[in-house]
Amino acid sequence: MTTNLNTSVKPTWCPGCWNFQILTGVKNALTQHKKQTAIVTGIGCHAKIYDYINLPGLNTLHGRVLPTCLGLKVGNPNLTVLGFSGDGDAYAEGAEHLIHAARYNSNFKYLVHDNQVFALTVGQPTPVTEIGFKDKTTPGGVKLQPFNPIKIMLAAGASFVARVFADVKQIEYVLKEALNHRGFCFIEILQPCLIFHPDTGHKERTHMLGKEHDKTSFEQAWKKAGEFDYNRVKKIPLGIFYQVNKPIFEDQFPQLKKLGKSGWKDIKR
Ligand SMILES: Cc1ncc(C[n+]2csc(CCOP(=O)(O)OP(=O)(O)O)c2C)c(N)n1
Repeated sequence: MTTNLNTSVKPTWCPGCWNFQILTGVKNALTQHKKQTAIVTGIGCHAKIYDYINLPGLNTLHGRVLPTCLGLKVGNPNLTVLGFSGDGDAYAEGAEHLIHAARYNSNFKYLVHDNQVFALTVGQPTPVTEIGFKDKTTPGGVKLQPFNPIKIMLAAGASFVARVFADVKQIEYVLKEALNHRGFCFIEILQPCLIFHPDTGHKERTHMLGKEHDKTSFEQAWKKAGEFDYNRVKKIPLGIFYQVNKPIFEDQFPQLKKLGKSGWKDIKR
């Protein structure tokens, strides 16, 4: 794999944005990863990460990260593929893909920078913004019930479901675990937006799932997923909620199984 993951592009994220921590955590995790790797991003502040990591891939359409990742895997099942979305990209424009990605269980990793707003377009609410949140488009405050992404992923059959805070060490840890998992990995990253959804106490309101948590137990994962507190009173659990081995998408198709290191490029037609 590429030895130098840095690019010469100067980041245009706001000074102090938690996205910088995500960037460093991802690079740290990839440094030891020996396989050829590609990245896919949606559209938004999160998507700028595409310019800051020296890897090939696609800065794709808004909400279309998951089908693009699947396309790359079908083209070359031996490629490591990482997808990056914002919560708008993943849960609004891309919501239908999310459910099927969990069901297909293709062997790629998906990181959602969840700042609870459409940040690049100046802070409109997304499907995970809390009731009562106000911005210029919603001066009366959000009225709609936000959904719980961890529960949705569990219900849709995802084989690896995790949530971390946008902290270098947490990102590095969870991505390393995900890279060792064979199947679709859903990683939600709590990443408060300093400008449009600031929340200085967010990090303190989290706790890591303890040793007593059995990540192979669907029931335990479901119970812990329900502890996300939109009212910001109780602590939010972080860590790997659920991880089980299931057949992956690529295994179901003999024509994909026989492909070598360069995927379809090796096949003479
Ligand atoms: C199909 C489509 N709809 C809307 C937009 C406008 N748009 C560009 S960035 C963006 C916000 C992205 O928000 P999110 O995915 O949460 O990422 P963030 O900026 O918060 O990282 C929107 C709505 C677009 N580019 N394409």
